[in-house]
Amino acid sequence: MTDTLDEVRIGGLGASRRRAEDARFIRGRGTYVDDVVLPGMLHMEILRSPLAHARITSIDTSAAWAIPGVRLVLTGEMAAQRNLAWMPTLSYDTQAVLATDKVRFQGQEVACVVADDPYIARDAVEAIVVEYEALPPVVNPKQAMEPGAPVIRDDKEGQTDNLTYRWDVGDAAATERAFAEADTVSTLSLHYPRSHPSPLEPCGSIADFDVATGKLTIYMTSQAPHIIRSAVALVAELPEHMIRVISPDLGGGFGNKVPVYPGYVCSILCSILTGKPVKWVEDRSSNLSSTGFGRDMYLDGELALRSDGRILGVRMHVTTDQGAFFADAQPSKFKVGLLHSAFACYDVPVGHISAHGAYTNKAPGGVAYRCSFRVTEAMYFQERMVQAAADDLGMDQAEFRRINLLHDDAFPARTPFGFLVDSGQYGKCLQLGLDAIGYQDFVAEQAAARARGRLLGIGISTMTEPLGAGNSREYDILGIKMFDSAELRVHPTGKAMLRTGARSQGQGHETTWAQIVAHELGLPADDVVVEEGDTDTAPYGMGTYASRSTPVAGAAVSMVSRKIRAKARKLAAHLLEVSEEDVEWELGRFHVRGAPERGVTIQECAAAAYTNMPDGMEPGLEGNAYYDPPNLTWPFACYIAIVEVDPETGVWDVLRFVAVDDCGVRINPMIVEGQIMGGLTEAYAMASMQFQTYDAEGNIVGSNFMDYLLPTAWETPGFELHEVVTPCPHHPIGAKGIGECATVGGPAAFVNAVHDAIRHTGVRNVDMPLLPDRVWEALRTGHDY
Ligand code: MCN
Repeated sequence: MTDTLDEVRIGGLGASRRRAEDARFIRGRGTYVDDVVLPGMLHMEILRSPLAHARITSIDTSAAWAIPGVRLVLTGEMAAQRNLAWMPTLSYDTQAVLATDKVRFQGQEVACVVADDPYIARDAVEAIVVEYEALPPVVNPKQAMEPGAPVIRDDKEGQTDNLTYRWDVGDAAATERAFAEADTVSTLSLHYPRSHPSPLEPCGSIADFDVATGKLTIYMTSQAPHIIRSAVALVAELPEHMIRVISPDLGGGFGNKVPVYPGYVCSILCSILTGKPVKWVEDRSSNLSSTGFGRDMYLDGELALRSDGRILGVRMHVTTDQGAFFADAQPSKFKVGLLHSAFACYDVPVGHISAHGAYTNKAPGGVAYRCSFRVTEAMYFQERMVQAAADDLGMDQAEFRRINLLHDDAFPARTPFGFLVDSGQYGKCLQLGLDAIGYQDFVAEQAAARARGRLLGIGISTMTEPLGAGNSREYDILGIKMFDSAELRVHPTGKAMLRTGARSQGQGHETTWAQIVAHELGLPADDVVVEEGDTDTAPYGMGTYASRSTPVAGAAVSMVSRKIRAKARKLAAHLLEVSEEDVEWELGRFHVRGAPERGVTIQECAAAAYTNMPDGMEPGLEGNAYYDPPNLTWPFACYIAIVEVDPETGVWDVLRFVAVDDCGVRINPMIVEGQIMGGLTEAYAMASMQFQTYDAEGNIVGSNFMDYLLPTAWETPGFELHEVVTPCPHHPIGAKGIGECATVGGPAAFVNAVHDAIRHTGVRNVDMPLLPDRVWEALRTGHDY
């Protein structure tokens, strides 16, 4: 057994160790793609379409070529000659690298220029003359599905309308029967608006094709460098062992850096064509208008209810706006990611989801923005429907949840759509949240305040989230095996180097992985250096998204450390001159059973591995491990907001916010709290101000931070954090993911609170973001907005 006090001293499990990476980040010494300068490097700039829908009648690049310092002007036709006209999206659709026939959204890539410096490249882009024949744009998925709507993807064989996919999940007939038996049916229609992750650092790449060796090195903003390497090998038909992808420090990702974007492909092609390194770094406006949108989903939801408050069944009709290319970060079998994780924390016997998507003249949407593949929408819809149902039954919203949440003895529990939720203490989390916020006192205060004309509201959101994106033997989520990896080398002096196939974008892996090694081996965490993001050195991994790093790569770190410990035990037996069975482990040390004073440290074992191993033992103390999890991890959260709505202006303020998170064992509680606070800030952003929209002509409205609003520290409310720990039964150290929970579950708490404050008006729904004018209109008219 390990000693807790010692764990804290060496920076092991449960220590709120300061973040190792911050030493360089807060001094401005991080190395981001834009900091990388290679000899002879050229610069690339992209020409984007000003129109949302138009036929390209001609592209004249002659004036651009004539500008001194221009080395290459690339069009889609030239890309096609290299078989790179199209690139795969994350959903087996294809996206034009550079448009040739038509442009299908404002901001679409049409051509690019490579020049000696970025300013020449930008000037030259403006010198390209493209003639367009404007076509009518469609920016709403419901209009896109109307007969006679212009067909956006006429490039796709057999595509005669704008339907992207249809998908059904659940048992329609059994759900029908549940609705027939219901005392009440509660209905709600909602829109989850389009949103953009907007990381601090936009996307970029430097492709460096070495004509002498044929090796391609790509520095790029990627959350999944190994997958990118395989994709480049397959798409560009280059040998994978001759491709090195380096993802240096990332200034945030939030899902924005998972997909392949045309800019990456263009920089690779331009480097091959010029024989020089080619750098492309997009500006804020490009990032906000053409990469990585999430959400944009419409719901018509119904809950079948018994009069005592039990949910008998759920039905969800969903429409997604995919934009011009189907780039949804979807698992292969499921067209809307893990949307069917809806109601996973409730004891709901049956359910049915029918979904379809539509192409529109908007940038590709549906990319996983801090959502574990559409779980953000699932939980928002779920929690808004739950609150509406409680209201419809005239029940207290906390009591309604208490009745329907899975009870502790229900685990493992099968959800209405087939997931297996393995563990949790949902009632305890809810109660802790209610106690922390003083629920009963507030309800009394709310009534008194209302009598005085003050509009106070309280909103609850309880949710679980399938985190881990790994193969599940229980439930074949992704249709492919998904795993992650770790490689650990303990040097002769007892210092260690750990590499994983994940890629931190700010989450703190350099700190927490060292803590897992410290926990397993007793090495001080400061003696463990962690590296990620270089495919030439790190073992093959699937990357960091869907909060999968702790559930999968973190587990691999544990496993490889245990392998090292097993070898160290043999070395200890040799050094102590006893049999292996007579050797006992304590944190950082082996001793002889029954003689604790006779021992050797893990560092002494490391030295022996290189200098004094037993005859026949392979030298060295290193190894690797691949972890293929048997299930997802299922963290749980209860978020409760108290707000006050100003009846004169519709402005709402958050008076208090309580968060109770159960992510199993916390490796680093401080980092976990940072993840929760960051996630709640994004949740508040979505509830209050952040959304991306287009006008009727298909012009994007939020392509800069004047129009696309994010909350600053000034607007962001304070969060009161609490924890419950239910260890994950299948993870070696009992940890579950946490990175997305607060973004996923947070929005409904804010929105439910505002609805609670204005419920006397009869308004059922105001869509996010709850801008003051929307709330004010709803208050004034009593209509949904
Ligand atoms: N952790 C822990 N104990 C746990 C669970 C996690 O100490 N029980 C720690 C981890 O070791 C890690 C951090 O918390 O340092 C987040 O872990 P995890 O939940 O495994 O999530 P990932 O590392 O896989 O990160 C992905 C997740 C996602 S999907 C998005 S999007 C996101 C997020 O994390 N993007 C982020 N958080 C972000 N935080 C920052 N700063 N920047 C981003 O781009």
